[in-house]
This record gives sequence, C-alpha cells and structure tokens, in this order.
Amino acid sequence: MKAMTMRLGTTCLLALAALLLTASAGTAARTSMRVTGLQCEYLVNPRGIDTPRPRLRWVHESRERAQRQTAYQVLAASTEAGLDEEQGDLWDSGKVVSDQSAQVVFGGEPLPAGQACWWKVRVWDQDGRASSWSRPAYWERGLPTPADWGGRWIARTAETSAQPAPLLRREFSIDGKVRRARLYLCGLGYHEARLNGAKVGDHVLDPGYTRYDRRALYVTHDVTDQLRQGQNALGVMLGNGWYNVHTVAVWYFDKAPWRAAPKLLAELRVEYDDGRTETIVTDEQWKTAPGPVVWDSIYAGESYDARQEKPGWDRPGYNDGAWEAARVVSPPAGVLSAQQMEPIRVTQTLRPVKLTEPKPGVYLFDMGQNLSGRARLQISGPAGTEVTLKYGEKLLPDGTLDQREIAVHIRPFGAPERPAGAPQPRFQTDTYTLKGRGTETWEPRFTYHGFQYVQVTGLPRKPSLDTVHARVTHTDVRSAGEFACSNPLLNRIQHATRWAFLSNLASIPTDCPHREKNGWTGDAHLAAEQAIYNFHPAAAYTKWIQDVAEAMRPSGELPGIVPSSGWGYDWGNGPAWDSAFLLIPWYLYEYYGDTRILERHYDQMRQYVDYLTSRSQNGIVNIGLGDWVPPGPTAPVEVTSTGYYYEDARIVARAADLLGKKDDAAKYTALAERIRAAFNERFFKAETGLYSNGTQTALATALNWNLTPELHRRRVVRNLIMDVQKKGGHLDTGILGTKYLLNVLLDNGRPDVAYRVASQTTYPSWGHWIERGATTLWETWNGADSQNHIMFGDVSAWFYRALAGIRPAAPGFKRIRIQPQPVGDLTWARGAYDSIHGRIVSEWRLEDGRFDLTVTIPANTTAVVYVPAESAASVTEGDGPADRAKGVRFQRQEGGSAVFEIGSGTYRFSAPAARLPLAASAGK
Ligand code: RAM
Repeated sequence: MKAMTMRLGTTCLLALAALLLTASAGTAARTSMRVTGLQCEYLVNPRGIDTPRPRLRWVHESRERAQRQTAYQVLAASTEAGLDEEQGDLWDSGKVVSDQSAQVVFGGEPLPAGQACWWKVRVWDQDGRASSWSRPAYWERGLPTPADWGGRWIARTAETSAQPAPLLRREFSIDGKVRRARLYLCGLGYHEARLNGAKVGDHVLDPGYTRYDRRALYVTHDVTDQLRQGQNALGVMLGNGWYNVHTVAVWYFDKAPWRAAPKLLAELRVEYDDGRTETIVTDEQWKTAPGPVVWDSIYAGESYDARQEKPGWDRPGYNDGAWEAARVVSPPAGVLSAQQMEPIRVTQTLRPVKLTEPKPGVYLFDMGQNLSGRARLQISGPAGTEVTLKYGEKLLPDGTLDQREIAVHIRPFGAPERPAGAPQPRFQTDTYTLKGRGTETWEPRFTYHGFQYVQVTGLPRKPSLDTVHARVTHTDVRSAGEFACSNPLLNRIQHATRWAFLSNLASIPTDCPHREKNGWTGDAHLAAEQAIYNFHPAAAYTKWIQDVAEAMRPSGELPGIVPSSGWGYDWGNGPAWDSAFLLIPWYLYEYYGDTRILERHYDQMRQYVDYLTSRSQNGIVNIGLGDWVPPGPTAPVEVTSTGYYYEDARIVARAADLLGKKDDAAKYTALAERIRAAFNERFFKAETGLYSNGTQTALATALNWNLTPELHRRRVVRNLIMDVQKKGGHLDTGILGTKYLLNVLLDNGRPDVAYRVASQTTYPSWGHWIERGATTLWETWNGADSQNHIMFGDVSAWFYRALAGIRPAAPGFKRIRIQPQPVGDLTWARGAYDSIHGRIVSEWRLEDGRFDLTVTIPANTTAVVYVPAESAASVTEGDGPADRAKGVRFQRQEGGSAVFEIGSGTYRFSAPAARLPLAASAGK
C-alpha cells in the first residue's frame, strides 16, 4: 500500500512537472497556426454593412496535422491604431472557449451609422498555444435608417419616356486635412458617380436590381483620396436600368409598379483631421442637364452622342449657368438598404479571336467566348459618324448576326404581340456618334448584353482586332473552386458552366444575359450548388432571397421571376421554381452553416408550405411548371411538384428543429411523411418498380428526395439504369430530372453510369453542345434556343461532389466527406474548394497500378476519407501504413472502400488499383 502511494506520488509529481513544462512552453512557444481569411457577412473588408450584428469568419493555416482551434478572441476597435494597441473599444470577446470560426456573431453594441470597425482574431490551438493576432480586417456600418440620411431625392425630370440620361452636379469646397470621406448613394435605375473628373470606384451597373417599391440599394464608396483642397465637384449620371424600362416585352416591366424617371439620393460625409465633419447631400442646390447618353435601355442597348458631352462637367469651375436646378422628387416606395454584396464589375477584357466582313461594311467580331458584358469601341473619324454595334450569339448562314431567338420576346411599342413579319424592334444594339477629335474610346454604361459576336456597321474605316474588345461584366464573386480531370471534354463542360454562371449573375441570378435577364427562380436553385462550389455567391444569394421574400403575396404565392413587375404569378411558377426560396437558404445552411438566413425567412418559408398544402389534394400538388425542356416526354407535373412540396416540408421541419421550434418541427415532419405516403400511393407501381410514367425524371424524383421506400429502392435504381442504358447511356431529362439523375446514380453506387451520361458527345448531352462549339451552357438539348443558360449547370457540382469527391459532412464543411470516384476511363481528377472553413483539396491519380489520393483539409475541420481499397491494410499514407499515420484513424471497411478519419493537414494515400470496381469499361 505504502509503495503504491509512493509510486502514485512520484507519478503525480512527474505529471505536474510535465504540465508546468507544457504550460510554460504554451506561453513561450506559439502555435504554428496562423489566422487568415477574415470576412464579415461573407465579404472581404466591406463598407456599408446594415446588419447590426454582422457575422465574422476566419480560417486557420497550420503546418501540423490534426490541428484545431480550442478558443478564440476577437478584438474590435474604432481605429486601426487602437486595434494595434489592443484596445477593443468596440468589442473584446475575451478568450472564448470554442472551436467556432465561422458565423461568429459580432458581440459588441451595434455600430452607429458610418462607424468603422477594425478587427482581428487570435486563436488557441489544440494544445492551448495561442497564435499571434491576425492581420487587421475591416468593416464599416452604412447608413441603416432613414434618419441617417440628410438629403432629398432629386431628378432632372419626372418624364418616364425615353430621355437622355441626366447629369447632376454640385460643387463644394474642402478646407482642411480630410481624415476620411464617404460617398453614399442610390441613383436609380443605374448611376455613375464622378468626383473631380474621375469615376468613383470600380463598380458598374450600380445599384443592384431589386423590386424598387419594396427595397432600393445604396452603395458606399471611400472617396478620401479623390477630394482636394478648395473647390471640388461631384457629378452623377443616371440611367434607366430596371427602374424605368421603356422597352416593351412579355414581362411588362414597362408597366412595373415602381416605374419612374431616374432619380438620385446621395450623401457625401467628410471628416476632417481636426474633428469637424461636413456633409454634402442631394437637394435643390444641385444642377442638372441632359448628358451624352441620349438613350438607354437595359434590353435594347445604349446610344451615346459624343458631341453632346459636356467637357469638365464633373470638375470644379465648370460653367453650369445654363443648367437647370434639380427638382426634388418623391423617394421610391421601397426601404433603402445597403448593397451588402459584391458589385458588378468589368472583370476581364477580351480581344476578339476573329474579324470577318460578311457583307460590305458589315464587320463581325468574334470574341471566341459567349459572355455577358459589352463592347469597348476604339476609333477615330469625322464628327457625326454613327457607329452601330449589335450583339448576339448566333450567326445566319451568310455570316451576319442572328438575333431572332434572343429578341423573340421584344414587342413594338404599344403592341401586345409582334405581328408576323413585323421588323424586329431594337434589341442589344448600341450606337456611338463620334465627336471627331482624336482616338475616341467608348463603352456603354447603363446596359449589358449577352453575346459572343458584335456586328459593327457605320465604321469610318476598316477595323482591326483592336477596334472592338469585349468587356466582361457580372457580379464580381470571387472564385471558390477548381476542377479538372483527365477527360478534356469534362474540363470544357466545366469551363462552359463557369462562364454560364457568371454570365447569369448580374446582381440577381438570371436565366440568360440577353433574351430575358430574368431572375427565374427555378434556374437559380438548380444552379445554386454549382455556384457554391465554383464561386462565393453567399452574399449575392442572401440579397436575392430577400427579394424573393418581398415578392411573396399574402396568399403565400411566389412569381416565377424575381424581381417581378407582377408577371409570373399566373404562369412560370409552382413548387419546382418557387422552392428556390427554401432550397437556397437550406444550401447556405449546409455549405456555410448559415442559420440566420433560415431564421430570417422561416415564417415565410412555412407560409409557402402552407400555401402548397392549400393547393394540394390528398397530399399531391399538381400546379406549376414541370420538368422543363426535356428532349422528349417527361414526368407529369404532379410528380415533380409533389417532390418539391415534400422537400419544402422537410426543410421547414429541419429549420424549425434548428431554431428550437419543436411543435413546428413535429408538425412539418408529420406533413412530410403524409406527402411521402401519398406520393408512393399515387405514383409507385409495385408490379414494375416504376413511378408514374416510368420516365427517368419520374424515377429520379422519387430517389432524389428519398421518397422511395427502402424496400423498393434498389429495384427503382435498377429500372432507372436500364432506361439510361436503353437510351445508349443518355439522359432523357429536363432541367429538374437532370440535376437528380447524376446525383441519384452517385448516391446509389453507380457513379459510373452517371459518368457515362455526363461524358456523352451525342444528343442529348452537354458534350453534344461542346462538340457544336458551346463555350457556355445552352437552354435546350437541341441547341435551338438560348446558348447561355445556367439551369443545366449542376453537372459541375457533380464533378466536385462525385469525381473529386468533396462534400460537406456537417454544416459549413466543419466535417468533410472525401469520396472520389475513379470511374470510367478517368485516370486522374482534381478538385479544390475554398470552404468557409478553408481550402479543401482532393486529387487522385491512377498510375502504375496504384490509386494515389492526396487530400488536404483545413485546420479546425475533420474529414472522413473513402479510399477505394479492399482493406485498410492495403492502404499506405506517406511512407507507412495508413492506419498508423499521424492524424489518421481507420474507421471501417465499407463496400469497396477503406474509410479513414483524418484531422487537418495534407495526406497522401495510396492503394493497389487492381480492383477498382467502377473504373475502365464498367457501366457500358
Ligand atoms: C424560360 C426561361 C427560364 C425558364 C422558364 C420557365 O423562358 O429562360 O430558363 O425557367 O422559361
């Protein structure tokens, strides 16, 4: 007994000494973890944040394996110097014991209007060692309430008919050293602000499109460096945008309830070093005149007459004696809120790849890429020469531009339909009239087009490849992912998907950048997961989902397009489209761990499901559009609509559960169960194992939403595969079924069959488009319609999810599933994804009889990795057995995969490739 105590005592002492040692090491030795990637509300150093308690995020970099955060501290200060000195006057979270590093809610008092907030983070690693502080990051509160705004709305005219774009100007003087200056403005439909002769900021087509009678967005610019001592001049040019649509088309935006002539609210806040502040606001002191943009339409294009320029109008000292006083007008009916998302920018300039002259004097510039944007013209010639630029994506047999399809919905003014044979009204056409002095460089400001070709007429002399360049515009979301593999066709599909998505993100997700530019809800949700893998659309989706919420009628109905002038409630909607309102918030939860978006819209999400219940009969919903543009017959509407109804009920149930609404959770879970029973009862045929009419979409709907009873699942999958095989390995689906098909095959163990479908080159397939020259995705399998639609784009998400095998296993990729699929003839694939928790990489290669898989997952996450192998014993990691490698734990053998748990870091797994079940000729 005594010996025992002795021994214990010694052990205790030793342990204590060890503890002291690590403790002192803890203070001396810093962790190798570095904190980077600071973001506020999904944005990097944003200005103009309305959210009173924004959410913060950071990531960790570490050289060590299996590293994680055990605690964090956020310090927020009103000045950068204060933050340097570690004074958290706005917030000091103190040391918070937590592994949370995303969606961390700012815990300080809501910042007053215009207040800057500098912040930084440090973390403690798994051994309790602190990191150094991150580099400082920044956000700034906007002007969140009407009381924060001093000015009044001003305009040149109240006339809504097509008028020259107004210029508005105001001079003011600055005396003293300026500490900081901010320009807040909302100029509807579009604005371009200029200060002392230079454009303010690098945004274009500001502010983002909203239903202006519900909400209008203001933009914040840092103009500190653009001010100068003495006299200054602020000028703003206004375009019609979506606010004053005068082009008549099917969706009657010309009759939009918000329609009014362009108007402006602006506020320039100047803070001097000596503590004085000054604001210059819009009021009747501003002067106005028509500008050189003599005509502008979001659909039809822009006309610029350089002879109408007013040189110096945006500089001090300009004689505006002949200008009128601006008139004070009523504000738009919507609330003013911050544009809390990436702006639209010109992100690339493309030089044409080819120039032809299909007819004398008609020049055709081929950009080699379908895109959204506009042309930049560079020419010289006599004053008054009018150059016309027409944009499109197809050519007529004679090599000239073919706008027929994309202009199909445009009507002559006043006519409900375009009479047969009537000339096509102006569409996607810009004109430029030369002033005749030197080289003139111009691009339109208040419109954008979808095009690969620009057809130019009226040029004073023969052009070169430098006469017209393409300026690519879209909401400037950062890239989040990369995918490539050994099959070049798939890489081209990936390229086309990225371009199609960017072409269709113009402050709202659109269907196409030319014909409609509409926020079709179905297209948006079908493309959303792809968007998340490829880019960072979370802030943009947060804004658009708000637009959708604001489009809901008291009945719970949603329109097929958002924003809508009132069109789209009677046709073009239904659960398969409307469910964007539930699915996209749910994706933001799954991919970013965002619960706030669910919380914000929960009541209306529930209202929507209740609306569907009111339209259901015995659990079946038979309203709205069904699977869209399939190559042949597809599932009846009631099949696809009820599928979405079921999923919507489940989303409400799960959201209720997350938000602690237990009664609702139970109620909507029960509802979902009733829908599921009704679905099977009505559509499932036990004799054949088919659903409804047995189409791929019908079967895939059931499987995709897990509606099929477990007992019958394998049979339904088999039937689906048989149908694919019967069609020579082709899909037979429209936009709904296509998204389900590949995923259902993946989730039911046949990614090889999905791969065969995805890598086809004959009709109907993505490869067929590519073979026909597609550089973006098309609207229909036969290629007859738009050639820049994103609604078939989930195939790219499937590349990440299936081929690279990257998926979230817990919300926000806090836990990651890596399950690559070496299928078909692929010999390698690589996916990389910047998740909200940091960069994930999965790269595999079949070489010399081995399957090599390199996986990187960020610190503060864990992953479960599926290595195709017969047993754990046959898998190595680095130089030794995988199950003994640092950071690796063998979990189980599942079918043909050894499943390992890993902590953060980079791992190199390798296994014999002898029996990869789905590789090579499998599935054929
Ligand atoms: C077309 C749109 C869109 C689709 C609707 C139903 O006009 O371009 O892609 O969602 O129809």
